[in-house]
Amino acid sequence: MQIGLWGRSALCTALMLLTALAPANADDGYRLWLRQTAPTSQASVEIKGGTPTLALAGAELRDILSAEDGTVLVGLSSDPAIAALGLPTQGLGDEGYLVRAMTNNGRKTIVVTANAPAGVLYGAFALARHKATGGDIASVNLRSVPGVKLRVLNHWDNLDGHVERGYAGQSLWDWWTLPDFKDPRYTDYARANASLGINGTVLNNVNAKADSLTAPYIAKAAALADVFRPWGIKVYLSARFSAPIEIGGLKSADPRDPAVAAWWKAKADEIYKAIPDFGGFLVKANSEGQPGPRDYGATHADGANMLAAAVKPHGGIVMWRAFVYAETDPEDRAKQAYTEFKPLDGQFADNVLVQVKNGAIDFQPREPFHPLFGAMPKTPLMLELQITKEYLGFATHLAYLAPLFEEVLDAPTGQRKGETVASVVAGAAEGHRLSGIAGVANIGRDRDWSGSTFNQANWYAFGRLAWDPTLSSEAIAREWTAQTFGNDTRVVAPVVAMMMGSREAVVNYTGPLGLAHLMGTGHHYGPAPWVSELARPEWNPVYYHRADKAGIGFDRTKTGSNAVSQYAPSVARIFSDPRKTPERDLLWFHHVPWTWKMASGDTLWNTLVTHYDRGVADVAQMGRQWEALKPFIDQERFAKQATYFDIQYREAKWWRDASLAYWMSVNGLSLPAGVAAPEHDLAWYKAQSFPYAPGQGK
Ligand code: GCV
Repeated sequence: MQIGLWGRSALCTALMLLTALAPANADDGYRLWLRQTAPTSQASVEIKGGTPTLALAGAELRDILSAEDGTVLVGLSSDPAIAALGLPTQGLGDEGYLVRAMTNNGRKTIVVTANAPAGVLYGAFALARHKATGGDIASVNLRSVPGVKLRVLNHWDNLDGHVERGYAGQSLWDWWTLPDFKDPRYTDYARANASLGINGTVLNNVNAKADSLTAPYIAKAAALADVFRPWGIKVYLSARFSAPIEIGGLKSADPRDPAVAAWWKAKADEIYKAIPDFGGFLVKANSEGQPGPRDYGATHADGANMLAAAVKPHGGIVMWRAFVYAETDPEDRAKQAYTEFKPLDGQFADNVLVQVKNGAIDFQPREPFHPLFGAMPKTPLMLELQITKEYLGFATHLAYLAPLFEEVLDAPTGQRKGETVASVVAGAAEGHRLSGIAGVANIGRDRDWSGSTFNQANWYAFGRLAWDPTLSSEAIAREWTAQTFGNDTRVVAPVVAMMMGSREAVVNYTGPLGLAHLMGTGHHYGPAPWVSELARPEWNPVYYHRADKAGIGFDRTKTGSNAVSQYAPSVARIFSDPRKTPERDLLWFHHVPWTWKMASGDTLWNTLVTHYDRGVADVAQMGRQWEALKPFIDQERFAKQATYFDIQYREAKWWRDASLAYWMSVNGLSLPAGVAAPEHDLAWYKAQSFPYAPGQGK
């Protein structure tokens, strides 16, 4: 379209007017938690050493410290100028850091140091966080070493840009314009991750296409690796197990076939030529239709070890997922990963980690910890968490996930004295060289990266917990809030309170008391506890809740599937007894009558109803708390979140109403006096369909 001279100046005037009228504090959320404004007078930052990573660390510090903060000395502990200071840098390893204010030659100096460049960068970000959360610079003294070695995002991003279970737009990776165009967002992504200590990223979906292992896609991955490298981030790829057939022209992908092993070795050599610090492969095998070693009668260990041998000469690793449930296996789905993997303990090569989801089913709003933790002491187990909210309200619901992550990390396995899931994952409990935590990313091309401001907190919390699994979810919420909305207690206290209760609210309105997997088919959006007609039993919500006229819940004790026997005896004893099982997990482990007396003395049915109501009420309360924050939050982020609370309230009510309508159709009970009836009849809820819901698998 041509715009004439007059038209252009009118357009300019209109634009200027619009800009003048826009709220001065509009904020699109792009800056995430990294929002510090440059000081008016910059500190003098001396960088000792010339690596790109040290330069980045120095630049971060210039952006946040002012002249009054003194001189800043940035560099490796081995640099003579820093070594001369005699700082306690022993034990920092490759990634730990030390940040300390001191007087050096009579000058106020802040030293940011580590044994390797990435550690210095983490130290710089730690100092930025310290400042943004109100820490004193003059007396700063920070020292931290990561508790877990591999802190990795898993992108379920397809090569066509669709993100499986993604609710923040298309994939960040524009595979089409790579490797030529390196979108500046790739750098911003790497910086955000580095600020948390995330040191790896798996670029493509675990439901992988072999194409990502072809030469053009290796070149594209290499371009991303070049952008990420100075930020301390390694690139990994999901490998499709049948790639030797699909792109290699072989007849088989049998891991015991020397031709197959040779193909993978050559492929690994090719990748390492393009990406010398390539991290390795992530594999989903023999799960949900993916190919794998079981197709040839070989074990998961055979498959993992064959790939491990291919990357080993280059220092690479294999992350082999334990998320398996066979299409032909009638065993309780919650038992299948343990049944398959536990006997393989001790058979994996030393550069393999077995990646285990936090619970035995699939990232539900609440699941008891996965029984494999603590049960495979000879194998490093990598914890897989889901940051994207497939089952907790997609992009729109506020569900701060750190309490969920913390719940699993803190769970005692009962296998060895004092052992928790966190200590197993950190490798400390079992003395492993490798350790890792993976998070299924919630990042896309949305301007605010994660679909909502509060979803950014889940990315943040994942990174912080991966670095230090002992951090409390509340402390993380506090530091995130201070950095994201400003360090004003009138904001921080209520926002933290909202965040801390938000996940439990989702549990309450979607699946209280241990109920799980009650969502709609395929898209996983909204309630559908009635679904019973799908081909495989474990695809159906009725398989999980087992509600009948007499009661509800999945009997996983000796009288049922005996999944409890997969836990250590001390834990199994608790889960076997409905009176000892925490009420939050009751229906996960037990089928109990609707009239079952809860600890409160009230019946299970009444208690269930109370939980649904509490969930909806909590969402209403969060909405009110947010309204009260209006004077303190910029208009753009405030308005978007306010709308999202409206959506969440409507959907929480929908979950509650649809669930209650269905339970009543099964148990024939009525609602306790004074409780509101569902808005519609069950038929109405069953008739809803959502063909274009985002994030579906393809
Ligand atoms: C990537 C669930 C999800 C799938 C996902 C799978 C997995 O089943 O719904 O989209 O596939 O988990 O973790 O492999």
